[in-house]
Amino acid sequence: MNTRILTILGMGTVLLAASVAMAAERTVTLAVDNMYCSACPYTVKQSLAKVTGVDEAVVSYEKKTATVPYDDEKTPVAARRAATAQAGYPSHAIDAAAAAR
Ligand SMILES: [Cu+2]
Repeated sequence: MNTRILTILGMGTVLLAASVAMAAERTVTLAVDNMYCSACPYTVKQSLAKVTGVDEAVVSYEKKTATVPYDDEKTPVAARRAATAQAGYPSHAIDAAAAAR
């Protein structure tokens, strides 16, 4: 086997690993509206907990954000936004990468 084939195989492995990594767990930060008291983050957190694929959201009252781990193969970011909106807290993704989706 010559080195060119080995190089191509190596690149293929890297690309495969990259796509597997992309399907793995990610985190999105949502800017959450309407959090007016310190109990609100709890409601937001509960709404996110009902979304399939969300393990545990970290909701900050001070920053008005929800940081949400997610698996984009199971549920898209839009499902998170819909969940908080249904609970009365419209949200939008504020990471550049997630906002593009
Ligand atoms: Cu409140």
